[in-house]
Amino acid sequence: MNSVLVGAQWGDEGKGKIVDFLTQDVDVVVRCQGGDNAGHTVEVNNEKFVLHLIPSGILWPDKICLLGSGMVIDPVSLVEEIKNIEKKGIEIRNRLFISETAHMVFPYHRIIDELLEKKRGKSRIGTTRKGIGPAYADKVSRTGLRILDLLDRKCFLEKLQGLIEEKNRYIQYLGGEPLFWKEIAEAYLKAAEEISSMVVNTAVWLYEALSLGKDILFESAQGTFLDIDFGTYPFVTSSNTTAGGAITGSGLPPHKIDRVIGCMKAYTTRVGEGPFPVENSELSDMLHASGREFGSTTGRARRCGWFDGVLARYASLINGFNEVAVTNLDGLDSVAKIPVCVSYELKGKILNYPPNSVQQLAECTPIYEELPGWLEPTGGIRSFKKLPKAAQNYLNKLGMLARAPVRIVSVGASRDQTFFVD
Ligand code: 2SA
Ligand code: MG
Repeated sequence: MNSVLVGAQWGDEGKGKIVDFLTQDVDVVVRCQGGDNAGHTVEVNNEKFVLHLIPSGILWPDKICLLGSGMVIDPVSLVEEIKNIEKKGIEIRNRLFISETAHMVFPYHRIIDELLEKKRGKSRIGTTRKGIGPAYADKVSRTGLRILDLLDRKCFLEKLQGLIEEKNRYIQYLGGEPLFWKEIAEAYLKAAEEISSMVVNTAVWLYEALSLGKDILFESAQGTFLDIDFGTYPFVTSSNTTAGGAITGSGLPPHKIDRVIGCMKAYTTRVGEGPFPVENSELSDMLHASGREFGSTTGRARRCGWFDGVLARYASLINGFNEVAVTNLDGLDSVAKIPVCVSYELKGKILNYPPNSVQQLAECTPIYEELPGWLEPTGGIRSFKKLPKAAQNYLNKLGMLARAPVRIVSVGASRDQTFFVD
């Protein structure tokens, strides 16, 4: 069975934890888009792992992880991440493969990301400053360098020197300091030595794995409403975070996908700028006070709001959820009455789907239904049947809004706090 796991909201739905949980039943986990703007936190045996580029499937021995062609990868930060995981005693060599056609992120991408955000002033996007947008812009304008370029030293040096001269002019125009190409070249070539044995044609690799009957899990990074085409543009990331991104970012033929799983929090969060109809400062304060909802890449406090059924409905329509995973249910343990947004009102009209214009989205008023809370800790519960009735009802409501049954529930950060609904 080949599955795609997609974020149904604005990222940080707990996909890393769900991937980790589902990896038990698959052979291979593939990342298809994004770069180290993603941040997945997984807790195994009281040890916390924060992953940015590598799928959380790597935390299981014998499972294989692929970084697909749709990703943008900084090889230096990849090597750092590999070493950090190895330091914790996890063997990675022979278990991690990197697409030769994935594009590379360079320091100039990060600097340009930062300078463009500054220039945008009040209308900034709130990016992670990881250079993701500028790296994808280079890919699309056909001036990017791919992982395979790194493997041909002479050619790489020539291309990089020319590119950096050009980028320096742009950086200076934006008010930044020019970069020295040699230092960058050295660092990247050093990283190349570490990863060259892992670089493959991942489309061919996948084809062969499928021919052998391997089960594959495709892990999307960020979430549906950060998708470059379907998200709250321009407050989005620069890749396709929806189910289609798993295809274009890996070389998997579409008919090989057996199921799409939507991952959503029991409430909603967003980091970065952009409209957020269900945002609620009391809920934000409560969650932050209990140490929840800080970005795992940037440490930023995430904005929080009630569950948004309008978004869930639309995410399901785009991705075609066969089932959903609900995380962070325990975050609502102490809320007596839980509002759930079921539609929006915009200028007297009721909307079941979010408007594409961010100006209009900002003007939408959520229409809430209030569900009774369960007012007891759920962190120790390991089955749907043992959940308080009110929590079961709440989950069923979310499933109805997302037009797919809730099949996985997570009630805490640690690996054993996730279970299937049977
Ligand atoms: P970018 O850096 O160009 O992709 O930023 C564009 C928008 O996409 C949002 N974005 C994210 N939203 C949630 N989580 C993400 N990953 C990290 C995490 C974020 C962090 O897992 O916590 O640590 O702050 C992620 N990556 C990108 C971003 O906020 C912009 O709105
Ligand atoms: Mg995250």
